[in-house]
Amino acid sequence: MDVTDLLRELGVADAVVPDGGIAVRTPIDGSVIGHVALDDAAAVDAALADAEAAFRHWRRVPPPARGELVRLFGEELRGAKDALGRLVAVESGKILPEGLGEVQEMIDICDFAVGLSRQLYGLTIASERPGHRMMETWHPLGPVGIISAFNFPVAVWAWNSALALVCGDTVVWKPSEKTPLTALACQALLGRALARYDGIPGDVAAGLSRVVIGGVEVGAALVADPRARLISATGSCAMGRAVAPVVAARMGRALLELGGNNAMVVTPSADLDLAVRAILFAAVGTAGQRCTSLRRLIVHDDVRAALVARLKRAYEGIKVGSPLEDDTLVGPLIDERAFTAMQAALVAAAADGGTVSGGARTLADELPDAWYVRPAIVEMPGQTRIVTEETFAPILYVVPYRELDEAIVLHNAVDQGLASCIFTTDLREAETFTSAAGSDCGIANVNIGPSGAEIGGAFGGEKQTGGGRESGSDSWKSYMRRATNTINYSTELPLAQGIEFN
Ligand code: UN1
Repeated sequence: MDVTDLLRELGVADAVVPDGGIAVRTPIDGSVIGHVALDDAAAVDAALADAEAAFRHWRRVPPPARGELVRLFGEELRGAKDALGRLVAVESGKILPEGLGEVQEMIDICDFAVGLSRQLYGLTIASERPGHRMMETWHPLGPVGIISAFNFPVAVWAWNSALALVCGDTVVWKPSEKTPLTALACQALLGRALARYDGIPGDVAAGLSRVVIGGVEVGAALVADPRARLISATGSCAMGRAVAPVVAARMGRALLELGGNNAMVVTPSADLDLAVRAILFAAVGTAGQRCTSLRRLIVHDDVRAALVARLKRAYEGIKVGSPLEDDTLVGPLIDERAFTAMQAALVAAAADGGTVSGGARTLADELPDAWYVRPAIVEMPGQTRIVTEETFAPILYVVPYRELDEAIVLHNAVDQGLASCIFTTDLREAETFTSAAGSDCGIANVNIGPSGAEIGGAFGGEKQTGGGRESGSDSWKSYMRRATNTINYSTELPLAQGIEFN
């Protein structure tokens, strides 16, 4: 597949080397679309040194002036939306509308961050002492290490870096080694914004954002380095379990966005038309490869047969194929490993008494090096072990329930706690699900699927999902350090707690 024009338009044609480094494949047909030079631990060291030097300058630039850079970056993204969205589709395999949506998510977070650059508010706190004022100030933290996954190759970086930059931090990014071209394109677009930004000297500009391309070795070097004051890592729970102790041992800060095993509860009062549409987008969209993908459908016995019948009909009509073709809803899995994991999960589910519909490989003759599958629905007798495991593929397990309490127990009985939802028109059920005794996830929706969150809310989840929050709301606080300031403007020195010390 020839992506030369796209790369040229995005300003990264030079980043593609004739040979060596890593071979970048498109999951669309499995072909190599380019080679990219590989970085090593020494490159991480150099990137962090630059990022730290730039930080010393950047932290003193007023936040609204930092916001101006992000505003310019948002403009670049608007201009490059089509090209970058297409490259996302080519490199990650997600369908073009979703690739474009991902770039829109970048634009949205830039807009959010620009506004935020004038709203990094601290509290003023009532002091117990006369003639004293107490307040909080938020200061830049330092270089931020960002590790991102193939499935959202550009948006997750943008959530982190747009906020980090207005917060006065610098960033060093290790993208998935499966999607280096989109990362280099983002870096080039930021470079265009920097070229139009006159707020800082050139050497500072060069250290604001760096990309390091590589695998585990590169990620490990970044995670272990105390100069990376915050490690924001998106990936599997296993990755998080490797990253968290290393960051903790050096008393760094970690923001983890790990796996999800996201469910929808469908109650007897649910609007099934809405539910079917929401299930389709959440379960088969992005070929089931979002961390927010719908994996478990917990359905009341009264509506289960009707809902499953409608879903099976809808699944039959889904076009699986090239993500660049009109009408395709399901593109390829990222690679053969993903396919093998999916097939193993289906075998395990069948062994647990599940009835599998769909799930087979397709287009194998035309595209022997690509991994297209029909999405699967698996009707389970209950929530067996395999249902509680996250398989990064379009498998939807259907689990029955009778009482809402039971549904909530099933819902929460998984290790992850990312996204969740209930379909109901009953106020009591909706409120129960979103209450303290309801869903234990970081995202709990009513009559909306679990995936496709807006950037304005805090994004992330509990338990093995890692506890981090990125993107909107007050997630910016993870990227700053808080100072409590008590100012004495009196002529006395009263001590707190009424202590006399004469
Ligand atoms: C991810 O899959 O890592 O809510 C992120 C969503 C998207 C982000 C997903 N906005 O599905």
